[in-house]
Amino acid sequence: MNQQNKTPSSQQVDALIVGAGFAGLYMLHLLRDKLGLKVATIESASGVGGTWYWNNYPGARCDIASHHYSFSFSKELQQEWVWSEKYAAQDEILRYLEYVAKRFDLSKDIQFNCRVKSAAFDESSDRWLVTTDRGERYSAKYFIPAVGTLSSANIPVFKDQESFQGDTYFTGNWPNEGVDFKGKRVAIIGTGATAIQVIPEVAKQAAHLTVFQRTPNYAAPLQNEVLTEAEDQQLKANYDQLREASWNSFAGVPFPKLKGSALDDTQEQRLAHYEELWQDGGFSLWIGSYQDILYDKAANETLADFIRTKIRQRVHDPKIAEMLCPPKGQTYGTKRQPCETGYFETYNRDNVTLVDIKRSAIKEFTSTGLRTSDQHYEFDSLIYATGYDAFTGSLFKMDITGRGGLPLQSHWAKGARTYLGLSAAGFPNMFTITGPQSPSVLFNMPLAIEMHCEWIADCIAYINGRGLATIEAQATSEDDWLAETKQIADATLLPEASSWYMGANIPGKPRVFLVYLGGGQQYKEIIEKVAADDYSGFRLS
Ligand code: N01
Repeated sequence: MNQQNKTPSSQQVDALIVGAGFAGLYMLHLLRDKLGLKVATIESASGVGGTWYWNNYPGARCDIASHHYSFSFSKELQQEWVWSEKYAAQDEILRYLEYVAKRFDLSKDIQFNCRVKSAAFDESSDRWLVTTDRGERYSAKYFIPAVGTLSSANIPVFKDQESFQGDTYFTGNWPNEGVDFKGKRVAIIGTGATAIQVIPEVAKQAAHLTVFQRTPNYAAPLQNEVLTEAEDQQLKANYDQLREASWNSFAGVPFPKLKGSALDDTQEQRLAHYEELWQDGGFSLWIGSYQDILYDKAANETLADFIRTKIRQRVHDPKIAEMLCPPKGQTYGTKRQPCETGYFETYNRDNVTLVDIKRSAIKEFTSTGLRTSDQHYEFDSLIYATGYDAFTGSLFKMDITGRGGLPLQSHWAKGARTYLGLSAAGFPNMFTITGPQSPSVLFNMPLAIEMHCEWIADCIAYINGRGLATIEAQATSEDDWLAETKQIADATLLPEASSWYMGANIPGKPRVFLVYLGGGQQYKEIIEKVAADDYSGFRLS
């Protein structure tokens, strides 16, 4: 290994990982314990958990079933951990990750309460020079951001926002000690997947809750349930089959098998099929209904209409029900389908007001609330559930520069571009775990992370084993992968939606489809073939 370094005070490590969520923890385990490398991990929080550390807002819960949303790499770990609910709440997942960190003795190599300030590739030494907000410097051969796809807050800007004198919260950075809303007038901006979890819980506590909705959502019930120990044991008895089915699936969870075209069934058959999936809960309706739901507008509308009917049945006031129904033309499932528990019934409560800010926009904030074009709303506390600058936000915050001092922001000025979601041209030895243009968020995240971490560890073993200095995506490979990702996405209805998959939720962010939609199974075959072909599409030196 090249130990040259222009900054003698730097700590020399083989790899520097940023983040200690699912991705950072497993990457650290593989590189340190399987490859025997010297690894430093930097984490801004005071503990492990990543997204499950920060998102401890009321109602936070995973919408992938617990036995799937967990690591598969250790059979012992799989058997030891007991899940208490079909869909685990945030605190249980956080406890699980703390247990993982303890079991594999990971925390001793994680520096908590510390942020990466900059990461620059030094061409003279072929090493990454990384600085932190604590003034430390690292020199690392490999730089591995494991910063999550949804970790950089999107807080919209409003006129006189700072004049509001009450308490302000962002769901993705919730106070560790929790918040007591008892007796408070609370407002929330946003009605995405997060807000749909928060709203029913806050409504139960607050004196009054005002929901500012810009776009209604097609949410479907989660159908969570408590798991008995016997049920947990039964699932674990079949873990091998369960995992194999997941790896061989489109989304990393074996959802119900899709039927053919929605338009080939009669209305009666369709409704029966939708009802069954609705009762099944979670993403069954989204991922498991008909093959053309996300491809054909007429097929899509049949399911959109099914959900509108459900909303109208559940919301007593017809006017409020209509406000909550996404209008015709707003396609179903092209934004991620939120999963809900009692969300629509929340609007039957006397202490909840729904405000349509598409019709009457937010004009300005005041010291006691905010004013829309219609009226002034007063509240004591405000919750932003306004989403994230997905994929790129957290990477850009680290001031990453590649060959020739090129900032990652400049390389991605027209939108994020990678080869396989793992590597960007001009940024040698940098690997993005679940990066842009990988299946990431449309595959069961812990398995998507395992897939990437194992590929990266194998790649590093290959490079080190051959005494090579660098591996780097070729610019043409990046072009081709971007084109392939786009082509697959363009065949679907997804790019038309103003979703964070497209970067469309952030004003000014270039619109590029950020997820590989060919399915995790197909993607895995592609990256494995690239590795088997001596890392075809990469330049090795
Ligand atoms: O964020 P979002 P999220 N003025 O971007 C509104 C994951 N997740 O945090 O739709 C007014 O989806 C915005 O309105 P509009 C999951 O992958 C997982 O809810 O842009 N409103 C929308 O209503 C999910 O997809 C779990 O018109 C503004 C909301 O804010 C992802 O996180 C649970 C606004 C943002 O919705 C993000 O979900 C929860 C403005 N200027 C979330 N700007 C699990 O269970 C934005 N909004 C694992």
